Amino acid sequence: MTRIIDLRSDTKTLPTPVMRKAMYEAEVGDDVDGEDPSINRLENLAAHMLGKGAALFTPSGIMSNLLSVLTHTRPGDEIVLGSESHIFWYEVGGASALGGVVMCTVPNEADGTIEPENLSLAIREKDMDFPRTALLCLENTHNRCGGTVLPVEYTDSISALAHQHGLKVHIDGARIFSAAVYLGAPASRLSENADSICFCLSKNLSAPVGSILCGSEKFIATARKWRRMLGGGMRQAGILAAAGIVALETMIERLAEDHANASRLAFGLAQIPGLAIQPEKVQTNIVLFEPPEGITAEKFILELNSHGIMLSYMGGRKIRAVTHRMVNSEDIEACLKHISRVAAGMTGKQ
Ligand code: TLP
Repeated sequence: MTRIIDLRSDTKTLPTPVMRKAMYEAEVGDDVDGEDPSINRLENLAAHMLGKGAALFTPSGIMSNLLSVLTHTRPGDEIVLGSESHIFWYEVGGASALGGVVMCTVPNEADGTIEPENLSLAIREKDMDFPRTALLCLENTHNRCGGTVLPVEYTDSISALAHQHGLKVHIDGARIFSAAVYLGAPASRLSENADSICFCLSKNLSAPVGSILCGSEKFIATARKWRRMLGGGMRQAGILAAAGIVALETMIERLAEDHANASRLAFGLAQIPGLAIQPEKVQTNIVLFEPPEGITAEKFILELNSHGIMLSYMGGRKIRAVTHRMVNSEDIEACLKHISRVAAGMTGKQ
């Protein structure tokens, strides 16, 4: 039987045996009343690791981002975010639909940053007719820009600019520990000058469910109320938090392996005639590339599916491969062989 190599997303990772054991043995209580010891432990650990006063366990990255928007803004406010950001592309417009905010997108540069001049231009002056610009959202690592890492100095300076104009700063750090491993810096340093940050347990850290939103105690107390309103109070969810604790304690250092596999994949793809890729741009576990000319990304992905290679379509000609714990270096070699054969076969048939 063909082995399936699933590079669609690191969300496909399954919980480890150690996580399952921790889940089985987890001490639980009613978290809506703050009585779940496992959730309390996870939230304290996360707040400490991200250098914030408090943290909140949520069902998903999307809910964490939404809670942050709801907490930092009022309906009618404007938020500034990158044109390629996850909040803008993939969160069902929740910030506008449920938070009532206008989303003002500014171009994301290829490295996932936003030019300070573009931020300055987007911030509204005080005027009777204008909405209030209330929040800047950054993304680190940047998904649609190919897993790029925001340099610490950049995050510091763009946050300072936002703060000078009275904006709050939120980081969608779904994969913040990949950024930390890449930079060799503690995650807390990457969020030091932001008002809030969220990260996912269920992606490259391999836990089954959950995300954490971190910020000041006051911010988290309000976000906790919003989570309740959205129906995100999860009662005995310590069963899930237990896996999250294992994720934070044991799954971060190994992310370097995923980054090495992504780089191996990218440099291998660069050897395949016709594929468009800049392998030196790959920093973490996301690889973006384009199929040979004359072949659509959708068709190329479909053909690879029949060889057991699963990739995701990112629009236009962009194809995404994400490395993770369940894909090893042999899988990467196998994957390169299949892609090479399929590319040759499909271009030969043109
Ligand atoms: N991203 C998923 C898909 O939604 C595209 C993926 O496969 O990469 N922020 C960022 C930067 C993300 O990449 C994601 C998930 C989220 C937030 C949302 O997390 P979930 O799906 O757990 O709510």
